[in-house]
Amino acid sequence: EPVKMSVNERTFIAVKPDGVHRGLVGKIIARFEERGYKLVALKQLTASKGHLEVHYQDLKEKPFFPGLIDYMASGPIVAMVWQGLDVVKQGRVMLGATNPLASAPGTIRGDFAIQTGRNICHGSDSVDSANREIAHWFKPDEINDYASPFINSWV
Ligand code: 3AN
Repeated sequence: EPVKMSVNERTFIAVKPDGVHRGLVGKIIARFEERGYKLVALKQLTASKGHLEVHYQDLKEKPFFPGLIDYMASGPIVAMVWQGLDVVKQGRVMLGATNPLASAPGTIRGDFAIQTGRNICHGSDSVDSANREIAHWFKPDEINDYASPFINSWV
């Protein structure tokens, strides 16, 4: 079977301030590593409101937008780029539904979150969003692909 084009797809995943505060960074990273994805960028930062307003530009008319920006700016975020087959869609599945009441057990939100406004992680919702978000959060030289003996080389 020919290698699919999406094998080196990339997505932007972030552990939000509540996830960092609760010490869930390692668990979230482990899930992506164990699933078979490659970590190609990682940093912890406290984002400015201006930076977050651009990140969430599609939500600026929502009533929860000001609270969302305050929450996201309230402490450090762990920003990551993960790479691998269908990682955008698969990342969304692994995060679980936005509202934890709808997120299945076994997903990150379904296992660790109970509140929509404190749902501990972010994942790009499309390849176009992923490209925009990755460029917004990372400089090109902060993203480092590398040959992994474990990834894309299964028998
Ligand atoms: P997702 O993060 O699953 O892509 P979006 O893009 O609809 O969901 O919403 C972005 C973020 O906005 C959510 N992760 C959540 O933190 C917040 N949010 C979404 N809907 C609500 C809501 N009804 N009340 C409060 N916060 C919300």
